[in-house]
Amino acid sequence: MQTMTSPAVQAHSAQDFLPLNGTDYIEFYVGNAKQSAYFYQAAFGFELVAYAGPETGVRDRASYVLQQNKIRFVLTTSLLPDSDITRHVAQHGDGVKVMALWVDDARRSFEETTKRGAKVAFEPYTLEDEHGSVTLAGIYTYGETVHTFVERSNYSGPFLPGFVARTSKVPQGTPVGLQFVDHCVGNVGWGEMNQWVKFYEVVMGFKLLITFDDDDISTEYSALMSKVVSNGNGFVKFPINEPAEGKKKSQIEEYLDFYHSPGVQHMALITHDIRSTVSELRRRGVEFLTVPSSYYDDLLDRVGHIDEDLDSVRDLNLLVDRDEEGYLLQIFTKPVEDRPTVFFEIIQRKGAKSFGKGNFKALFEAIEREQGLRGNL
Ligand code: TYF
Ligand code: FE
Repeated sequence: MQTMTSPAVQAHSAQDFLPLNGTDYIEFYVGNAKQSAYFYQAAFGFELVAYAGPETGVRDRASYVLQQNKIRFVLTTSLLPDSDITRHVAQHGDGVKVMALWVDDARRSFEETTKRGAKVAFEPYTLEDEHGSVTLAGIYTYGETVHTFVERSNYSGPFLPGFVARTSKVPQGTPVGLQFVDHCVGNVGWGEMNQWVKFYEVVMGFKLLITFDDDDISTEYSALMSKVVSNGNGFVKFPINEPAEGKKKSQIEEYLDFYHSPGVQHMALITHDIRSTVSELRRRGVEFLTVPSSYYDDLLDRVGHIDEDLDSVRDLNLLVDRDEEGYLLQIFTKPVEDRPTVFFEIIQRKGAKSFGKGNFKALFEAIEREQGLRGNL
């Protein structure tokens, strides 16, 4: 669904065995989907567009589909004392179960990836209703996380067959301007990063984009290593983190201690106007990590000219970084769960294709301050 990369890489190349159109949806398994849906509407400016549950003939779960521009979140809860969803929530807390990928041919995506070694989550099947048909298939990635392939070229309904269109009266105010998913980051276990990079290369045909070793990103305490993989057209990017040895507990280890397995750590959401988006998110009570004001003392020396005035960037506590192609502005929420697991990044790219390496030290020190407050350092 992303439309930002240059024309040179937009066409599906002939040898790409897994052409992806972008992120179709992200599904969270949660303890109370009705209340989570309220949070993402009221705080993050999403709109309720579809629903499935007892009222629509689904007996075991309830799912709320929220949308903001090209970002689609599905919040699913179990109605049963014991089910895959119930067990997922008990184990991990609220978390990301599915990163769904929009494809033109779900059966072929399934065949091409499973023949290269993907572990089957579910076999391809087709759903139909009065709006047309959708074909779905699923493979596992790290932990219990699934990539669902979604083929929806013959479908005009609000989400998937089985879902009904639904709106709500949750006050949304002005939209906050979140546009599309830039990247989704996974945390994996000690020494497991390279095998998951291999998985994306071999099984899904992704390419290694960037490597950050522990020298790049170790602070006084925690440390991590990270590699970013991208699909052929650059619409889908997955950084993979693993903990590294530091003076104290790595932030990645803290995540693993509370998620109890590898899983999705953060999703980066694009805005075209980060100052208005973050002002509005702050007004609605979304909590962000903060860096000390000294971060701004030498910011312009480090990144050069930026279009935004420094005072507004400082007031909103935005982070800025530059690469060869331009600059980016980014900010990170605190975890959106009681467990220190999943959080969001809000990012505006002004040419830069990178991930904010120049901010890692300040960012990770901010994370460590929170880790310390939680007693997990
Ligand atoms: O996605 C990235 O690479 C950046 C930086 O635990 C980052 O957002 C990397 C690791 C991490 C938090 C942020
Ligand atoms: Fe990120």
